Amino acid sequence: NKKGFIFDLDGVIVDTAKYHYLAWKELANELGFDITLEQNEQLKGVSRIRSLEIILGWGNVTLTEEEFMKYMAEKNDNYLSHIAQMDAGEILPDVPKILNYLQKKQQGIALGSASKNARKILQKVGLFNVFEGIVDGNDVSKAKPDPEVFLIAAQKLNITPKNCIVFEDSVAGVTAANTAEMISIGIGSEETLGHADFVFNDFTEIQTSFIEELIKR
Ligand code: B16
Ligand code: MG
Repeated sequence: NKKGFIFDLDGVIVDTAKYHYLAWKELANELGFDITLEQNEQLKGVSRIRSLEIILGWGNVTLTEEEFMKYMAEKNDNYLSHIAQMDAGEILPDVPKILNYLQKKQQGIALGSASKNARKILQKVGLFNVFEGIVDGNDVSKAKPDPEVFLIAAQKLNITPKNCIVFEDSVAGVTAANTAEMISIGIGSEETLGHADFVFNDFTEIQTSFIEELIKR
């Protein structure tokens, strides 16, 4: 009985969401306004281009195309400086417990991330080889909430979408998983991710018996 377990990266496997926030906040400050943590929720899982468009809308700022590209590159450089020092210590609690269990049970394990930096981050934290399939921001043409990223991940695992389970921390990502007709597991608050099939605050709340149930389903 092989199911496909698809993991988002930022905010699920590692807490890079905080580095994205810091980098965007700095950019907004440079443009003369600020971003709240609540606003940041709306940026989770959202592509780099779309994130900047949304942020500029909040600040009521219009940029030329050239400036837009410049700020996007600047944000990424800033973000890369934050992730430069990442190592296995940044893997979120009990994520290895679940990954090990899935490997032991010979389940399909894939990554479905919007980030163009995903492969680099997996290398840095030493998880690159755990994933049978990796789909990231370089592989998709339509961003979450479009289900494309997860559908390609299912294809890479050679498992039908209905037999896939997605772990996501973003509103857009849970919607994408639901649209793909996969089981969605929200990692975060019930308040933000109430549209997921299941919600846990983090992986410490997920028992291997729950994973076992998903495999048998
Ligand atoms: P990058 P995920 C997403 O990753 C982040 O949640 C989102 O905040 C970020 O803007 C997006 O990746 C693009 O990232 O600038 O590195 O290409 O949560 O889908 O793993
Ligand atoms: Mg995420």
